[in-house]
Amino acid sequence: MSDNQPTFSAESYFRTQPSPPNLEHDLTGVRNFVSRQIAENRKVVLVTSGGTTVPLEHNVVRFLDNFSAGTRGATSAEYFLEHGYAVIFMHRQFSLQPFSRHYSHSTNPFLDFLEIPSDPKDGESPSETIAIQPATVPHLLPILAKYRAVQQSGALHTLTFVTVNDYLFLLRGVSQELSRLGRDVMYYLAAAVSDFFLPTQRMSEHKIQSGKGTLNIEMDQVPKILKPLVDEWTPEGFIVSFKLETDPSILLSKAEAALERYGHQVVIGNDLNRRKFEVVLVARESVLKSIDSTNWTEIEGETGPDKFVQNWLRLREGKTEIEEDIVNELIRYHEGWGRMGKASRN
Ligand code: PAZ
Repeated sequence: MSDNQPTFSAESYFRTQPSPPNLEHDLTGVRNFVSRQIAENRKVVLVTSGGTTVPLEHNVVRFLDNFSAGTRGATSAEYFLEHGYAVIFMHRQFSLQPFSRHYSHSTNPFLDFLEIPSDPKDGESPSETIAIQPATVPHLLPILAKYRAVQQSGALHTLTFVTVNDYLFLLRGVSQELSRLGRDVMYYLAAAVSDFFLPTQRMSEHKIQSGKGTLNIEMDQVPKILKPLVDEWTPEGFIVSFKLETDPSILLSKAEAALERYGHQVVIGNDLNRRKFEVVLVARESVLKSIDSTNWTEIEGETGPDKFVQNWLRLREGKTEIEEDIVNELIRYHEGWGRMGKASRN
């Protein structure tokens, strides 16, 4: 995300831009889900995943998109579920989802693993069953078992967004619902959210015509939504944001700047080309007070009473998903966050 001052504040954004038509329905679903999780005594994590679009027309033909397949979010959601968290998975429509991600149409098309048991002979009716290739079973069975268990437990709730506007309204509404959980909620904001948008008042009604030569569109900056999230909507939540950069030399300074500006708990920095096997967690030293933080080191040049510290995670030998370690680490910090809350109340 860029760091200049936005022209829209969060308040003026929500006052002037239209709320998505399904918002109330979606928030009712979240409210009910949260009530069930409170009754079941589960912690909840909101995982955001996938990229947002910025439509250029009301009758949208063209739009600006953000890079993200949804791998980080979908993979992490599975690990949170494994640790007993309830997950609200708020993702870009058609991006990867927990469990089904293992059979994505582009990398592992599901139809390729199916078999028609025997070809019907002339005059016979076609087979009424479908078989799965035996070699696929050892891979699919544990995924299917986990998927079924999660469905039965009611621990996963899915929401979709497409545009950056959908995303912003949903994040505000969902976080206000989740604030009921106090410190028992974590935000894992892995979605790739546009920094720019075209206000609805300046959007062309119909498809932009090409007859006029070059196309100049001036976009406004998306308001810095983390600020009201931290200060107003969910003040006790444990908030983890992601920072994607393509220049590794600015990753740490951008992560620190985000923590400084918004005052949340952890920023996870990742470089575009190394994100699948290396990330850096950046936090204030005080957030780690009640956990074992031996993996954390000071960031060079840091002074002052509440220093920023870093923890580099690298994919371990024999492992395939760095999200396993990211989620393990965050759950420890979230537990510490809960203990700190209790200590401050006593
Ligand atoms: O979805 P994906 O696995 O392809 O990519 C994940 C990611 C790089 C979008 C995510 O880790 C991230 O950094 N999200 C925040 C992006 C940003 O700086 O806005």
